[in-house]
Amino acid sequence: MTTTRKIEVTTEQIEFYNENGYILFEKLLDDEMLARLQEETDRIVSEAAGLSEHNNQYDLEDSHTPENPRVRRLKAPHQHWPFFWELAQYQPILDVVEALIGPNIRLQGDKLNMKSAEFGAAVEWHQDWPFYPHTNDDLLAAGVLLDDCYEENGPLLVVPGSHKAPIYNHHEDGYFSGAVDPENFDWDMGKDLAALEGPAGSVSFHHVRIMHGSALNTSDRQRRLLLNQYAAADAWPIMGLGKMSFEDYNSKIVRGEPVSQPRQTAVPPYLPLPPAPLQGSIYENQKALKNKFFDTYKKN
Ligand SMILES: O=C(O)CCC(=O)C(=O)O
Repeated sequence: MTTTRKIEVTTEQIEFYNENGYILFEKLLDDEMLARLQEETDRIVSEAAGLSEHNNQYDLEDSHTPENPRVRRLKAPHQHWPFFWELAQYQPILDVVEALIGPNIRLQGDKLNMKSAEFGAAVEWHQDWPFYPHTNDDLLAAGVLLDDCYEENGPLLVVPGSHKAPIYNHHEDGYFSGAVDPENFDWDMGKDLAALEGPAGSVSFHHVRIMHGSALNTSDRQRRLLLNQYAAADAWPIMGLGKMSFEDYNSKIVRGEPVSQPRQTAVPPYLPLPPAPLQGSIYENQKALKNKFFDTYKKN
């Protein structure tokens, strides 16, 4: 890692995050790192040509064809492409994460959502917590903007303060749907929103319980967002380690030390079970939702 830049996070910034559940740091990535991220992403996306279906690296738009490739997401990029593991350990991002969730930090997961110009898919309202409940909620997602991102190209939208609200129902017809029926909201989604906008290289941080989503991108500019999910090392995943060994699990520590005992706090339980009928990504999971907010969304 080349940068030794240390980010000093102020008390006001920490209080803003604790109060609102999100914060954005403009241009947190240095120019060299941003250029490498953009080049590596372009290279990886170009390799999706010829694919006819989703696999463990690529999630494809419904309109994808092998001749006209349309990638919706790179799945768990740090597992497949070393650059993303390097970026997950980028010190300026970890300086902010440490200020928000403490010194011992594990990469819980990652994904790169493409939201291409003209057709990039919406993500319906959800909280991340029901996807990966832990013994405490010191988890957040760092969202790295690969492109300038403003109202027209589908910024991540959040409901400020909703990380303090209950966990909403993310099931439909008895199965996990990974989304909330807009009928159930307590907020005016025309007004009570913040858009995480900024120039390329900016990084947002959102709490694992904040309500968030994003609209279809109908503009002529793409909006690519790398989401690195970080957990306090003492937050233990309720759903277990999956296929990971304990050693693999601890190898995801990106700063500080692994912790041998979990910390349990009074967090609301939620299980993403029985699993969504369509698996593979949040886009597939959310197809079960009948009442989709972003089908008719227009910014006021
Ligand atoms: O890409 C987006 O705008 C939203 C992403 C998101 O919330 C997710 O993938 O969980």
